[in-house]
Amino acid sequence: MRTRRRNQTIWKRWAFSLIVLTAAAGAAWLLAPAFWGDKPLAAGAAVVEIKGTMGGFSASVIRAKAGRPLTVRLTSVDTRFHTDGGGKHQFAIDALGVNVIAPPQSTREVTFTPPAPGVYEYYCDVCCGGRGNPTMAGKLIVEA
Ligand SMILES: [Cu+2]
Repeated sequence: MRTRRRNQTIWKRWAFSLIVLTAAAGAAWLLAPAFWGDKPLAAGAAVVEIKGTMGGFSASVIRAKAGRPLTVRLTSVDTRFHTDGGGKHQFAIDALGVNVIAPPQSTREVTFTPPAPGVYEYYCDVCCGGRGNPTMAGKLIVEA
């Protein structure tokens, strides 16, 4: 009888440890990207997803608020076998010093804060005719 009770106690401790460990692992899994993601999101940043393909950007207009951080997540859908640009795409805004290049079939992000209302041109210059290609360009419209 005594042994059985002792076994039950050990089993309960074991189950409790397992639950605690599972909870800790779950919390770590949820929090990890904030600590060692390539770039944690700026607090309150608006996020825009944009895809680059040989057909152009998935969005030709992006809207943002002046003074509010904006994260642009650029995904290149193309493979590295593209002879023109090697499957990379770029998102650049000269006036704001923004420049990010997504490798083939990958996503890269950049966070910046548009300082003032206005219309800023973004473009990709690593593929498909470069800046001369009207489909690899768009407008960032920044509102007050
Ligand atoms: Cu491109």
